[in-house]
Amino acid sequence: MDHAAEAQRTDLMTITRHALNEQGRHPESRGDFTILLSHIVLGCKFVASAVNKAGLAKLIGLAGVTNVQGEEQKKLDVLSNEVFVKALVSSGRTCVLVSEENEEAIFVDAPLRGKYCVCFDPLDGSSNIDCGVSIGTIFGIYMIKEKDNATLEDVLQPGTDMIAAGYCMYGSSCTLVLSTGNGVNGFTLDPSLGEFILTHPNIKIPKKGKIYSVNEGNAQNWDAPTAKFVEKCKFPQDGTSAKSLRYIGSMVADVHRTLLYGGIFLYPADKKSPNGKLRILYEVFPMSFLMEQAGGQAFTGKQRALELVPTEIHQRSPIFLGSYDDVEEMKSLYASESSTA
Ligand code: AFP
Repeated sequence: MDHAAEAQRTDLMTITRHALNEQGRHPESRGDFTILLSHIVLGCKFVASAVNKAGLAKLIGLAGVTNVQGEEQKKLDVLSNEVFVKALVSSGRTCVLVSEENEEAIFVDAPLRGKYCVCFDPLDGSSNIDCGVSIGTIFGIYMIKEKDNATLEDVLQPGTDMIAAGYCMYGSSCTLVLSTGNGVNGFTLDPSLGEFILTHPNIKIPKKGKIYSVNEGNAQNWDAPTAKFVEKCKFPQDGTSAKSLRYIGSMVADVHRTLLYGGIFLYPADKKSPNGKLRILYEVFPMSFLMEQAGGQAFTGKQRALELVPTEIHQRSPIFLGSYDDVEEMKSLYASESSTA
């Protein structure tokens, strides 16, 4: 018997244990982040369970149809949002919340106020639910400046001020990927234990990838650098092989694959959407933070994505993120365009 392997297999690193270990690196910490994280994890477990049942929706009456009691059931994205907002508020550790589902930011009442601001998309890619494609929750966490005087400015900070970010992917398995600014770790939900277990320690994105990921249906409206980059992916002139195209249309799933296999994910600006589609606070920033922490890059077409300073909570930005060398190539195409303009 291989005792070392056996010991490792039975020594389960849960996400809470991992957060407590990380906490040990900050002697001043009082465990607030670990408590906040456990409430986010609770939200993710709820959504994972609801998404698993979504295929039964027509049978048992979930998502927008009337159930046996004659009550109108809530859509999964609305339900997920309610669960996350309630979990975050009741943690007693949050102050300002920004959700994709709420037009306005939520300011937590004084008695329950804590020092963190959380920007999140409770169920990103929700148009994919009905066909069983992977979807996810995305979150980015900031520290409040003055707890007694919370303002929108507390969430309109550059991404470089984020203290943690992550996503949970509801797919063939449920995986939570997290960074607290000290690398990236992936945890997989063991349904029999109801616990997220560390399965992907210290994720590093390959320096260069063989995959590009973009909605090519928008190609007629792209700018020249994006069009040129994709052309080079398909018809490389330097003797390398053409890249493969993979596009799910669900950011969490596309970014998760990019993180693990390498390559580049693009949601560029185009003539119809000059700011792209994806939202800065709860799509662009958290994913850019994770990419950088894993050794990759994230670029908007003009600057390092994390250095953007948003002025509105639901603001959008173009984004190119992934393997270091692939994003570097994209950056040089934009640089040569602006030098010839
Ligand atoms: P939905 O939540 O409407 O499905 O949008 C998903 C998303 O915000 C993001 O997860 C995808 O990367 C992106 O939109 C896909 O957009 P396109 O359908 O325009 O390619």
